[in-house]
Amino acid sequence: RTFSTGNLTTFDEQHFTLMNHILVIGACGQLGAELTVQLRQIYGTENVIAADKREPVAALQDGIFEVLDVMDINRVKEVLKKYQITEVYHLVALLSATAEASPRFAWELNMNSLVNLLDLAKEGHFKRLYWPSSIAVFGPNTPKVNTPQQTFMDPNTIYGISKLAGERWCDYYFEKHHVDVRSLRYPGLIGYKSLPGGGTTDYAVDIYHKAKAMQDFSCFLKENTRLPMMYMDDAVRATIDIMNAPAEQITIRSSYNISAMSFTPKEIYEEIKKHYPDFKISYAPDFRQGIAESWSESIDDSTAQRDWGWEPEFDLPKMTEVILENL
Ligand code: AKB
Repeated sequence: RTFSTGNLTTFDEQHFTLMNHILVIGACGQLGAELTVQLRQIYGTENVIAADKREPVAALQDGIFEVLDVMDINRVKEVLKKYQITEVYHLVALLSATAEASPRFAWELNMNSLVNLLDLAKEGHFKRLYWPSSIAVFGPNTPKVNTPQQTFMDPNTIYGISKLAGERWCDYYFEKHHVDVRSLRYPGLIGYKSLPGGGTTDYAVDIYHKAKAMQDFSCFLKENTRLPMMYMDDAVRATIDIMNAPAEQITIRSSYNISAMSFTPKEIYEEIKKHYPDFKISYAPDFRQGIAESWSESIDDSTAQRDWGWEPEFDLPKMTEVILENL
């Protein structure tokens, strides 16, 4: 599908100039695909441009799509200009498990892409930036239960180190250059419409696919490893809500803790078993066990609740019911 402001009527041109024009970079990813679909529903398909290095996934084929490598800053500039972009959601990153296999590449991708976009926002190429952080910013010496917003952080994965450094860059660009950047520390995100790749929390997505396919599930984490998790609909809503919150309500410019539920592999398995009594699980922990053990078990998100009214809608039973019904 092509797009050109030149074809619009005078009224539409005026409308076009007033509207938010959104660019989602990393739109084919687990969060990107669902976020883009939701943004298109809210702002109109023509106002939300999806971009990714790969060809569009099925859910994105209805709207404008640009093949874009976020590391190619000139091409990013070109796309920002072409569509008069006002808001960017920058979702590209190598996740925790994959990043451990290529630390240098992960660092370069995760950091340089963010700093480039912060610079472009500073130079006025667009007005507001969303960038995701993660519970991976926490480390072995961070308080594990109800981890506070402000706390000791000593991440020991490359992904976590890049997210913590990214948070500091965001805060710095807000303080020094008034860049309107907003961010959330996502827990593990679980959905059924799109597939994750390379994360430590991804077992909680795979397990539903196996249950639905009537196959046994081998879990790469131990049965009692508790991690914070969130259903994708809640994550998408939180993301759009923080981007729409009045600037004066955003008191955290590094990244907000947000929380919905926490569970272990055994607990999600027991929940699925209520629907599929014959479902079987076994445990074969690998290097991801160490990553999971370095993270928090549960998160205190009272600052997000206070500042912009964050509240989750899905707990483990409700999420399980919806996923198993729709998968
Ligand atoms: C991962 O497991 O790497 C991600 C995350 C928690 O950021 N899902």
